[in-house]
Amino acid sequence: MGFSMKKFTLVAVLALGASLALSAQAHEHAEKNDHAHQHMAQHNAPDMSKAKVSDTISVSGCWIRAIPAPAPSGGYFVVHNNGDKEVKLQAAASPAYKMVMLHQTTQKDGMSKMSETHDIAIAAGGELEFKPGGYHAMLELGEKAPSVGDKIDLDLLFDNNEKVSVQCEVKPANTRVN
Ligand SMILES: [Cu+2]
Repeated sequence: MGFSMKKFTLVAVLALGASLALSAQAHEHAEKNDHAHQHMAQHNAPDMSKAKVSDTISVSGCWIRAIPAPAPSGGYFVVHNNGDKEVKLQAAASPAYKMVMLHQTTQKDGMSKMSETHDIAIAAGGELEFKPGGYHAMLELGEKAPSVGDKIDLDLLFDNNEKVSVQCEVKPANTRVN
């Protein structure tokens, strides 16, 4: 094997390593993708047109992980309930994605698994963080692959028929949180 061939092989191995690392991150959600497609017919986007914009619930720090399409991306944020009653997050929607689901990642026997969830309670006067490894919005069937720095609108619907709209910043796939 000549020098240039060795060099080529090394580059190929490095490139493979990098793509494996990326697909390992995407894996958790990619696996869910087929499942999501099968369920699409039953998963109609929530009708938020009659919901009123909340003045007691706010959402901060929203970001979306830039996973290459067509793999779904995770959306993360903190919900603050400044009202005097518990509220439950029921649904989410975004004009940039055909389907948005609420998911919870749980650990069992060292395995990470995601399941769809509804009615996520936020106590009166409390807050709840949606973060990698926990609750998140699963953004699926994007109109286009998100680019780092893009701002994406996300609407959240609560059980008191109030809604909150936020803008989420697209961050690199390798973004870590503390
Ligand atoms: Cu998910």
